[in-house]
Amino acid sequence: MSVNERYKLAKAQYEEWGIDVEAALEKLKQVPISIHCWQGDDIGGFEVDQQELSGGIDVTGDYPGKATNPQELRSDIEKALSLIPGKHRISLHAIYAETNGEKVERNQLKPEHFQNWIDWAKEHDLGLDFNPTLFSHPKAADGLTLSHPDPEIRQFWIDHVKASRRIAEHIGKELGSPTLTNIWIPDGYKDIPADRLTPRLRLKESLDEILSDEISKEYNLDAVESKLFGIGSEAYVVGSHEFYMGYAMQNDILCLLDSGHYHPTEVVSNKISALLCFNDQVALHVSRPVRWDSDHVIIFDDELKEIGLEIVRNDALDKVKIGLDFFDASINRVAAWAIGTRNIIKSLLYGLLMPNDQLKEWQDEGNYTQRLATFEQFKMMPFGAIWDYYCEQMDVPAENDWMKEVLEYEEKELSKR
Ligand code: RNT
Ligand code: ZN
Repeated sequence: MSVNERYKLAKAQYEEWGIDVEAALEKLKQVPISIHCWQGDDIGGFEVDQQELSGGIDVTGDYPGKATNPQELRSDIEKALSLIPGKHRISLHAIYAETNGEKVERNQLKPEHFQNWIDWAKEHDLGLDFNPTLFSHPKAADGLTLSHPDPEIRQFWIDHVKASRRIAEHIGKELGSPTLTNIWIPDGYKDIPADRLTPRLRLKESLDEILSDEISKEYNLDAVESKLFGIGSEAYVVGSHEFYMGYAMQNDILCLLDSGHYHPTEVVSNKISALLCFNDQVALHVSRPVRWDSDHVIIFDDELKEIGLEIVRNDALDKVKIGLDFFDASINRVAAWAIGTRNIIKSLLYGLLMPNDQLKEWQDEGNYTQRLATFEQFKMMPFGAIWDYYCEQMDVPAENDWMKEVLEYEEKELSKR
């Protein structure tokens, strides 16, 4: 049976529930996902004196074909994008600057160092997002940056984030869509601290100084990303969830929730609505923690479906800035992007193809039996037929077809590196 025939049958089944499938697909087309560039080169970046990855995060595996320069990385992203339906954004880190072989300190970075990315984004009709890089650097070697007790080191990192926001502003102007600048720092302690408050006050002061540079929200939006622990910061992280949630609310910036940054039984899907009561925008790093913050490629699992559902049923498709953050070097990196990004889009489609109003009504009526039964019933609906049709409509391969393109690319390009 053709994709079209399967689609027609499936559509009729959803229509029995009053679900407008065409309208759902139209909505889905409008949602950009911010795809992280760093899956392609294991968060290496292009600094002249490239440092080993630090900051308590780790990429494991040595699958051949990692991108070793900007051209390779961009062409790998292009390949991945050809397998992902919709128009999206690429999230950069400051270490992806291109400085023509010249050493430029991070506090000296300028928009011109990202001109190639901007030109490329224009050419491919992509938005860009930005992340200052406060790790993999000698001045972050002891695991402290914006909360460092040494004012000079702190100032260096403040200046780096300030430089990053100016770059983001420039990108936002050039591309006509605001750049999301996400601040994540590794700061914390391996063992029980003697003082938890002072480092947090220092971080607060650093952030205040950073944000004192006024930048229009038309060009740049700021986000802060919290964390529970990292490798080497098991006992204490300065930028904890409560810290940043308070900071974001007080300063009207975005709180970024990374789905790998909470206790293992805590879920980000349950936090989105809580934040939306206080701030009209929330940002996400969708990742998959396996026993710890391991940053596995996201799969179409229950939590991912729940995230998609929450965004859709709270009418928050334009309020939640969906970004990805996983890095697996043990599999083909282009496939990693394709699998993960296709999956987050599937989760939104899954949410759009639910009888959400009916379910809410049952909830208010106290009809929890019908609510539970319907959730279960929808797991058996012909979702895959709608997804395949959507992919073909968007000129990308259906579920059965995308992997062979990756294999071809691997043979032609990746295996030659
Ligand atoms: C680390 C944070 C952070 C990084 C990226 C590379 O735990 O999740 O977002 O993964 O900035
Ligand atoms: Zn993250």
